[in-house]
Amino acid sequence: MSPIVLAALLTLSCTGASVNELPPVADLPEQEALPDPFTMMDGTPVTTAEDWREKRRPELVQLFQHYMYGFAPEAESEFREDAPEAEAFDGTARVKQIEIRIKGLPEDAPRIHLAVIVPNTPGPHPVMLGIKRVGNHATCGAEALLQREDAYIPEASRKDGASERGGRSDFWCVEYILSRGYAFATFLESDVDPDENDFTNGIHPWYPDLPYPKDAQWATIRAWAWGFRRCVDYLVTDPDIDAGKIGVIGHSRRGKTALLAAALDERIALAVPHQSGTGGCAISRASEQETVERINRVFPHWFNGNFKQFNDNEARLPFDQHLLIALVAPRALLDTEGKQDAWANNPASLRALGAADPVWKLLGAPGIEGPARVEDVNDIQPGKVGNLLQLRLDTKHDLTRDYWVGILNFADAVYGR
Ligand code: GTR
Repeated sequence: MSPIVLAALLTLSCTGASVNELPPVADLPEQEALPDPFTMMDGTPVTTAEDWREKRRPELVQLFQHYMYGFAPEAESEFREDAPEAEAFDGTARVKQIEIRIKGLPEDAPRIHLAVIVPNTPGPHPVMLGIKRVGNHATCGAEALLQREDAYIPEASRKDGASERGGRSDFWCVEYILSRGYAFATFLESDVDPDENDFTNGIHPWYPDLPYPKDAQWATIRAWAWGFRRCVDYLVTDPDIDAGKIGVIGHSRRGKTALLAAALDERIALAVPHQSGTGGCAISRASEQETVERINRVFPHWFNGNFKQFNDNEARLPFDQHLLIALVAPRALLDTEGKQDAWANNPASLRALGAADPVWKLLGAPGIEGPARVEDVNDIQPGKVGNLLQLRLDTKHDLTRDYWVGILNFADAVYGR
C-alpha cells in the first residue's frame, strides 16, 4: 500500500472520515470476498456494539455516500397544507395533503407533495411511506387526493394508465393497508428529481455549491432518499402517526431508494426494499444478473461519478450491499422478492441478508430468527421471525396484495401489535 493511501486510511479512522481524504478507487485494495462488517477500513477490529455505533457505522455511512450514492445537503423542512383535511372511503379514513418546502430555498424551488391517509380509528397509527413514479391520486380511489397537472410523470406511466386516478390501486392496496390499522403516506419521486440523466432539473441545481468533490455528490437515488427524509420530517410531527413506527417502501429502483433512506435515517423503523436488486439488497460482486457496469451504463444518473469506477471492478468496492442492509440494524428489514423476477437477483439478496445478520446479533437485536427466507405469508407471525427476513412470492416484477399481507404481518410482528 502506498504511503499516501495508508495516510489517508489512518486519517479516516481517526477523524471518522473526511471525504476529501478517502482513497481514489484505483488505490482501494481488491477483495473478492465480501468485506467484513467487523473490520474497519484500516484493519481495526469492531468487537462491541459501541464500536459499531461510534466507528464502523459512521465509516460505512461515509463510504456508501462517497463511492456510490453521493452526499446530499442538510435541509430543514417546512410544512403547509396543500388542501384541507378530507374524509375518504365512506368516512373510514382521513386524507391529509402536505406541501414540504425547504427552508432557505427560493419560492420556485421544488417541493414535495406528501399525501397521508389515516384510518378513522383511535391513533396514533403506524405508517407505510412509499415513493412512486405516479401522482398521489393514482394510488387509490380517494377522491380527495389532488391530481396535479404540473407534476412530471414519465411517458410510459401516462401510456399504461398507471397515472390515472386509482390506476395503481392494485399495487398500493391502500384500503387493505388501512383495514390493518396502518396509515399510508406517499410522494412522487419527480417532486424531488425526475428519473432522467439530467441534473439540471429537479432538486440538484438548487444546491450548486455542495462541499464535496463533484464525483461524490448526490445522484438521483440519493436525492430520492433525501426526499424520504423530508417526508419523515413531517410524519414525526403528525399526532395521527406513531413516530416510532414509520416504515418505508419502494419498488425496484425505488426499493434501492427505500433501503438507502432507512440505512441513513434512524427514525425509520422498518425498511421494505421491494425487488430492489443491484444497488439495493443484491450483492454487487460476481453478479449473474445486473452488473455494476450495466446499471451504470443504462442508468448513469442513479449513482454518483465515483461509482462508475467500479464497472468491471467490483472487487475494489470497500463495501457490498450487505453492509448497507447492516446499517438498518437493529431496526427491521423485510426484503420482498419475486420468484420469477430473476433480474432482481433474490439469491444475491438472500446472501446479503445472511452476511448482514451478525450486525443485528452484535447489537443484541433479533436478526434472522429461524429461516432467512419464507415463501408463505402465514409463516410471518410474532415469535416466528426476527427483524430481518426475505419473503419470496411466486410473482414477476410487481407489487401485489399478497406482498402487503406479508409486509403487514411482518410489521405487526416486529412492532408487537
Ligand atoms: C431495471 C433496472 C433495475 C430496476 C428496474 C426498475 O431496468 O435494471 O435495476 O431498478 O429497472 O426500477 O424497475
